Amino acid sequence: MERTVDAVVEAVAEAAPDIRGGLIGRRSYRDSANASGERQLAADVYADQLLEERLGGIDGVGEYASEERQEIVDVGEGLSVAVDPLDGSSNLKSNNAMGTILAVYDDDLPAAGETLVAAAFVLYGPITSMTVAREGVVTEYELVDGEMQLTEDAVELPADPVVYGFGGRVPDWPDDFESYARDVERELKLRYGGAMIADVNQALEYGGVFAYPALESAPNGKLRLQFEGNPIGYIVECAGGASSDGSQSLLEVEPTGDIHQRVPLHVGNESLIERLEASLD
Ligand code: P6P
Repeated sequence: MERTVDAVVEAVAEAAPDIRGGLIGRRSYRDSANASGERQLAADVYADQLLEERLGGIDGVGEYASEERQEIVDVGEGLSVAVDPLDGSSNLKSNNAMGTILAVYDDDLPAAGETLVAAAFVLYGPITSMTVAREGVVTEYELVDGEMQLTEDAVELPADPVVYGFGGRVPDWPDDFESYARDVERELKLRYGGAMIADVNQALEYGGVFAYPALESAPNGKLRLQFEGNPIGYIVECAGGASSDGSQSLLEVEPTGDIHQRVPLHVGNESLIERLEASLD
């Protein structure tokens, strides 16, 4: 299994320069929508096809699933990989940060977060970086031509939180979340850029909280359990933080059978997540 996880992580690192390089000329929306009904950029489809090629061919990978496609793809026997090929792709038109999210499950999809054996994200910022969580440890790399160059070998959330970022529209927040948000706003600095990976990385770097909560209009929130909630929850918990769907760790959320199941997502310093859960009725 270790060798397969190594191969999957390295394949995503090697794909990163191709994904980043392929953004130019792919900033237009296609006529299609993804399985969550969101408009697709040409870059979304390109990144998804590239990752399926690279990951689906790895010995020891049995399933491939992506936020950009309806169905799970059977690619052999072994671990299951679930990806958000281009998280925050709507930032492409405004030339802001985006990411690629990877989840590696030791179970058939859709799988519980507790079956994760690794999770990672690539952040296409001023520098292309990669953050990998395995066996309880979070490691950060700079990617140079797809090569993983170690920059931090034990990423830990700073004890004193500094930043927050909350998604959704304020009028659409339930009253209990809004009350929590008003308290946090008085204590921390706003960092919200529209790509979860970039916003979560602010909290990982400086300490704080990111949430895309349940909304009045969308009680399960916007983000997807398999491709976003589980891997990001796993990474933040491995970095000494906490995650929650509002009442439990994201890793304990039962999959419903829908690979595109949405979940309210809150991650960050344990104290801030405890306060959140205490605030929600
Ligand atoms: P909104 C990007 O589309 C995404 O899936 C996450 O990366 C991000 O946190 C969220 O949706 C942004 O949503 O409603 O603020 O545009």
